Amino acid sequence: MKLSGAQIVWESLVREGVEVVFGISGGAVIHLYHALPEYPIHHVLMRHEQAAAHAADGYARATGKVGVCMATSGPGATNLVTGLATAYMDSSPVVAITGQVATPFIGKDAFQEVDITGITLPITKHNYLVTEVEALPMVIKEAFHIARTGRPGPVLIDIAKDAQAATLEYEYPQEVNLPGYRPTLIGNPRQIKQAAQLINQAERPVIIAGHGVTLAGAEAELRELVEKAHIPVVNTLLGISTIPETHPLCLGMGGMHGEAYANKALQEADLVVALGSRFDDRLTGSVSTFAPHARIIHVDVDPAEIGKNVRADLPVVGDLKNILQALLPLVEPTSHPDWINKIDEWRAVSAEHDILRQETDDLIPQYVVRQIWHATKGHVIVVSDVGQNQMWEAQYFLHHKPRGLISSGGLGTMGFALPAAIGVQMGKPKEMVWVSAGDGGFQMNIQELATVVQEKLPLKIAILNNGFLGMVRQWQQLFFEGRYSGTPLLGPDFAKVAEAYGIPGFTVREKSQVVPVIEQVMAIDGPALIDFVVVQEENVYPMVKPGGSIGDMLQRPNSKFKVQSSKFKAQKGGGRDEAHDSRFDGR
Ligand SMILES: Cc1ncc(C[n+]2csc(CCOP(=O)(O)OP(=O)(O)O)c2C)c(N)n1
Repeated sequence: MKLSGAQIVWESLVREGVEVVFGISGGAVIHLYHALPEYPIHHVLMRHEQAAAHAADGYARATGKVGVCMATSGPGATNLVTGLATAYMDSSPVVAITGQVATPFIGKDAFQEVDITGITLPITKHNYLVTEVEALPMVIKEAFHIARTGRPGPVLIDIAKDAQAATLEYEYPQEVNLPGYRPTLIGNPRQIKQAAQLINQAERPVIIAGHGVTLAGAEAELRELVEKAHIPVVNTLLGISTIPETHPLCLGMGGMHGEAYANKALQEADLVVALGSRFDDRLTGSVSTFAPHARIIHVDVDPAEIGKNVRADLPVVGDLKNILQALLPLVEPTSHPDWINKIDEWRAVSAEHDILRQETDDLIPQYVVRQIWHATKGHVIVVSDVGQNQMWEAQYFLHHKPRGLISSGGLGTMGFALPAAIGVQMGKPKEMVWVSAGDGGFQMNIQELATVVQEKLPLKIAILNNGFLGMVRQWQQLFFEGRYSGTPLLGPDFAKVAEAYGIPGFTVREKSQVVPVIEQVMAIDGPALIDFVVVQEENVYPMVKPGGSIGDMLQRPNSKFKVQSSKFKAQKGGGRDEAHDSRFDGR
């Protein structure tokens, strides 16, 4: 059949199984939008292209399928950049399609011309500029293949306007032939055997379970290994939810704001088995002091990760699910009672959750997160933003189902949560999806409330509103002489903003209101937003000092709980709106 380039794009997307695309139109994609109604693909009109990329990313993380976003040339394409970098850092399979000015205008500084393949070269797994319609079918086939195989990642296809308009006798290729791209999927049997030997000999083993476990769909194999060889698990931020956090052998998150006992376990271990983790500096702290007594097995699909940050005594490259399936029969059933008892002792004296046991009437953010967990019984997907709110969510919400926490880990992109949650809800329409964000990050993509309404998405939104760019303020308090430069934050009345978009909005200032309002919001058949006006200068503890060892964590200063009262005096135009926060009294 003879199709235009624009039709070829949609027809090929349908054949790749795409059901939803997140985007914004414009002159250079007008042919594509013109052809769209002929195809069974739902287009979600976002309010910003950055949000379109995050939505495609969120869709991909929640479903495991490729997420697709679309933007016009020039500013449309450059607006995708943050979203693509976010997806790249977290290995999320996204295909971004952009329009480019017509071929004769390329290189002429034409209206809305930008070299988006040049710009996105370092933040995409691969990218293409298509100037001839003949290339389109194979490029699309390859793009999806590259995005979803091996270590997943974003791929960008930039299509010149004339290639969209030209026609071609269409045939979709059955397979790709990329000699330079053949990811290793099967692990080396000799290394797998050695890994089993090390595991069988270990006395104090610890597994680090990272995002790669989710990407490989290896949650069941992970759990089998953990239980068969009786190995405690430390999660990376994106590894959270690969094993239920209520599992007795799950130690929760490690690293900068991880549990002190999880970090101590890593520091005392004689064997660390890293599964699909890239040893990010937020996990390892100072590399020279990381896991000093341990031999390290590093399993990853990407050979470039081996030895990048941390030495690997035994690398195994390949698909994690395959490797664990090959490894499991070689692992002897065993237990490590002394080791586990020791960790449990550390766990018992750990102060990390003491804050919830303390009597206080103050509205503290940790309490809010824990109450959302209680109310939802954890049966929800949480999409968290970046900053203190992200760490509290990781610490106080106990995830127990795979893909239950979606967050920007590698890039740490403020403004991620709301648009990503739109993608998550589109991909998982039957699940309850909660957004958890700070007042700073939420304002970075607040316009997407309109998309929520237009798409009738029943998102539940919790803002932990502390009137600061809280995580930066915490660093200023602890390491920069308490000088709050550029961090006091004036926000709008978020409940009123929600109402303006047609979303029920609630403001919670008292601890006693937290549970009733969460329950009220869960009963609403549609979206709702809660602005939790929490104490302003609460800190995330424990904390590894930047550049320090993970064995040496800052604890909450007084073992007796004390809310950090605000010494901050409102500057004109700074801090929370005094009119809407009667407790902002400059204490
Ligand atoms: C797009 C972007 N800009 C800046 C930063 C740096 N940064 C990290 S955390 C943070 C503060 C976040 O404040 P808020 O969203 O209110 O959350 P809180 O830390 O108070 O929970 C900032 C500015 C970032 N991560 N992302």
